[in-house]
Amino acid sequence: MLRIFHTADWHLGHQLHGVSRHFEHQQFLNWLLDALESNEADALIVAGDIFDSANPPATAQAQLYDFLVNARTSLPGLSIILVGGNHDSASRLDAPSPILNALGVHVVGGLSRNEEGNIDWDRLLVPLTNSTGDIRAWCGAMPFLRNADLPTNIDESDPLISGMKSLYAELVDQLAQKAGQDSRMILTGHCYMVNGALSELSERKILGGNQHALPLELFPENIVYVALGHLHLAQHVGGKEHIRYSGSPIPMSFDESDYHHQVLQVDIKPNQAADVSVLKIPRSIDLLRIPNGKDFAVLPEVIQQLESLQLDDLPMDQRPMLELRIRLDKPEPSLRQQIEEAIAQLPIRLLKISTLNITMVFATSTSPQMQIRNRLSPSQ
Ligand SMILES: [Mn+2]
Repeated sequence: MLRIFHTADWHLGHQLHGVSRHFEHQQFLNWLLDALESNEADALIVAGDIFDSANPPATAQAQLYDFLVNARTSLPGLSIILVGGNHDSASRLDAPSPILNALGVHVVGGLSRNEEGNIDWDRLLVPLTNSTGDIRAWCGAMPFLRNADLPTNIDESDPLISGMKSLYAELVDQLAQKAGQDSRMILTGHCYMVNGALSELSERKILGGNQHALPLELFPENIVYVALGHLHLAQHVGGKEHIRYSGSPIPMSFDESDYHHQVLQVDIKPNQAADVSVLKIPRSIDLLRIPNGKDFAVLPEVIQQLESLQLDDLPMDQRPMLELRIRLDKPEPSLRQQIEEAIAQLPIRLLKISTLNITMVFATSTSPQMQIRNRLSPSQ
C-alpha cells in the first residue's frame, strides 16, 4: 500500500483585504505535519499555487522551506512533490531545485526544454516508495501549462485543448515506461476541468472562461489518481472519484466563510481503485460575515448582531476577520463612523464593508445579484 496526501493552492504570502494570512498558514502547516506523521503517509503532493504571487515575500518563502526541513527531519522516507501553479513563477520555484532535490523534495515549477527544444520529461517523473522503500507508483508531476509550453505544430480548431492533450499523452508515455507492469501511475495538474465548480471571487479569472475548460480525456484509464489544483473548493471531476481537486487549505475569500477546507488522503493498492478519504483541516481563525451567507441587512440589524457576538480576547493576529453586508435604503453619510463606533471595543478585525443600495437596484432594474457583484468587484 502507498499512502499519498494531496493538497494544493496554499497561496503562501496571501493577504485578505490587506491582512496577512501567515498565522493561518503556519497553523495549517503544523497540522499537516502532524497528520502526515500520525497517518504514516508515504508521499505529499502539492498541486500548484504554492505561493500567492510570482514574487512572494521572504516570510512566505521561509515558511515553505521551514516546513520542508521539518517534514524531512520528522519523516525521512516521505516523498514530496511540489508543482507550479498559475500564481507561481515557474523559474523562481525551480531555482532552488538542486538543493531541494538533495533534500528529497521534487519541485517542478514549469516545463523546461533543452537546446533542441525538447522537453526535459525526466524532471517530471518521480518514483513513490512505500515504508519499506519499494517503488509502488510513479507520479507524472505536470505543472501549470502556459501558452508558451504548448506545441506549435498543432493544426486544430482548438490549439489549447489539443496542445494540452498532446503534452499529457507524451508524459503518460514516458511515465508508462518507468512504471512498467509493477507500479501504478499518478498525474498532477494545475488546470480548470470541464464542469468544475468555481469559488466566486476566489480564483483568478480563467482565460476566456469556460471555453478553455479541459476535457477528462486528458487522463487515460490506466491512471489510478489525478491530483489537481487550481479550483479552491474540493471536488471530484465528471463523476470520477479518482480525478480530484483538494481545494485550498484556508479560505481565500469571505465566500468560503462556512466552507470546510480539506486535505485528501489517497491509498493506492495494486489492482484496485484509489481509496480516497477526506481529512478536514481545523479553522485557526474565524471568518465572519454579518449577516451570514449571501444576505444583506440594514445597519441597525447589523450592529445588533455585532454586539451579540461572543468573542474571545485574542492577540491581534488571531482575531476573527469580519465582513459586514449592509443594505441601504437611502444614502448614509455616517455609515463608516457608526460602524467604527460599534466595533471599537470588540476583539475583531473589520476587513470589508459591502453595501447594497436598494434604490439603485430598482432605479436601474438590474437584478440585485448584479448590483452586489458590481459593488464588490473593485476590491477583488
Ligand atoms: Mn489557486
